[in-house]
Amino acid sequence: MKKLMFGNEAIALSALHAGVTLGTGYPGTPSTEILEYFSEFGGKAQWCPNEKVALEVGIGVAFAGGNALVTMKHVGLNVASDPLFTVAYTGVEGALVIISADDPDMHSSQNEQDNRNYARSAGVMMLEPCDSQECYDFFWEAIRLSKEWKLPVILRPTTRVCHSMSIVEYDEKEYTPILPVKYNPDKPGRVMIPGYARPAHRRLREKLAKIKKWNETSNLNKEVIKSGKRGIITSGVSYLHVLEAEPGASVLKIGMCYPFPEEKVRNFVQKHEKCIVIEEGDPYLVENCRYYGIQVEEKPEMYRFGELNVNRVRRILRCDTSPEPPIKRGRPPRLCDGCPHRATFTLLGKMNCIVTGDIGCYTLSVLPPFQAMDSCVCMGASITVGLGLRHSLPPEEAKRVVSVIGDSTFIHSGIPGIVEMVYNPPATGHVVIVLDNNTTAMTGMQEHPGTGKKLSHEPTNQVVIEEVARAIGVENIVVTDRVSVLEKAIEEALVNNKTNLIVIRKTCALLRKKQQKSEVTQSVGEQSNAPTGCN
Ligand SMILES: Cc1ncc(C[n+]2csc(CCOP(=O)(O)OP(=O)(O)O)c2C)c(N)n1
Repeated sequence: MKKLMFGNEAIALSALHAGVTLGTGYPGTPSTEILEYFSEFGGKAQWCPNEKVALEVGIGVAFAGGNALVTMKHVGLNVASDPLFTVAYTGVEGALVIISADDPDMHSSQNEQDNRNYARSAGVMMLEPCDSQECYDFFWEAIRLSKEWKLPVILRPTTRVCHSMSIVEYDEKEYTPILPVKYNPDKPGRVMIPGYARPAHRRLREKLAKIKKWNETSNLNKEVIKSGKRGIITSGVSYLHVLEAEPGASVLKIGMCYPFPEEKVRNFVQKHEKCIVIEEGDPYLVENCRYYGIQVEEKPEMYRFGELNVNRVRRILRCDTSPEPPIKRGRPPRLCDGCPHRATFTLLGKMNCIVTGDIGCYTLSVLPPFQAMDSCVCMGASITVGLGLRHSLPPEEAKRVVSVIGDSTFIHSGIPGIVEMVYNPPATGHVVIVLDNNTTAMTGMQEHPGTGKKLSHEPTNQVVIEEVARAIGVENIVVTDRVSVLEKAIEEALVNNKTNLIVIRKTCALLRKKQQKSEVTQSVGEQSNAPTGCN
């Protein structure tokens, strides 16, 4: 079969064909569509409250002998890093493949961290696909490697790979059915008390040494020798830029970047007068070469920032460090007309509040005309950073501090902040506003536990935000869909020295539109279930 596919679509199809028992994840650009496609293709997929939970559920699947797919964006791996480091020790019974979709140039992210560094520090195998075909093939290979070594594997596509289309060839006949699983206990292997964790760490390093040896000759790394003059070492999508920028060059493309195929790289370098590493982001391949004493040239520091493209690769190859032409960007994003978040930020501006914000559509309130957000660090940080300000500012200033957080983000990592607020209340109390638009709007309107619907939009149990806050012990809770009530509630909360939670519940304007459209299409007997992926 031959089909034009997005990278994310190819990963999902490969997961289906490789017999993935369960796909878990939390939305995040550029990874979101993987689970949506997987579900559309007939796979069993579910959104989890956050990435740590998604990975831990995946670990359970793989402990049971199943095949687990766990998806997230690069910063999601920060949230999931606690189980990541230890599942490397425990290993798995079935297969565990974690997708870390990285976002160089921060098209839709708060940082451009390079998660190849996680592979090295956690001791987890990592594969880097360059196009949709490799997304399909490498996912399959990741499942195979995970099963063979009984270890987790990270697949790291980047934005361009996830969201570009290219041809994928696959053989539907090689389908692996989802196999029945059975629990095989292994207490010393899975209960990481120090006495069991010490030998587990040694076991991991022994396996990694063997995998490194295997990777020296694995066909995941491709070598094309054309001239003995200058060789180029590259990985991921940079490989495609290199092919276009210098078609006549000798190239070594690293497909498995951890464990690092040291001898393969050394041999390649020895065949050339000099070698340069072309890689996006951090100098990960360069640092590995240096560590093993392999002489290579690296890109100038200015190319560490943002994505590479054919022009930038040409510039690197001719050592051009002159200022680059500014990148043409499209219309800057802004809150939609009719967005229910607008009224809240108009009020907060009017009341001269210090607003500790969070990540979601509402982060755009930092831009004109609102300019009503004062901080945004990472998901969940609105409540806790706000508490820190309240603890340290003089009382009159402290009373101006308000934390705003979206409904999906509240469930993702806001709840521990509410616990902190109740446990260590500042002298002036605190005010948390939940902007509940009944969806994860930022990443394309995914369901979450607060919507009471599953990934497939079928109904399930609902986690009710105000009930969670009440159970934790928040003193004053107001839930409204009316701006006049919201205004009064904020005014009172700013002076009552209590712990306050105000939920403004108004459905996202785009979701309302989509729901109305789907009611119409359903009434004429059509289906409209394509992933939205807007952000
Ligand atoms: C750790 C982490 N995971 C995922 C994301 C991607 N992301 C940013 S905000 C967000 C949720 C937004 O939903 P919500 O809080 O309901 O706000 P809305 O966009 O609906 O206003 C997601 C999934 C991220 N930035 N960081």
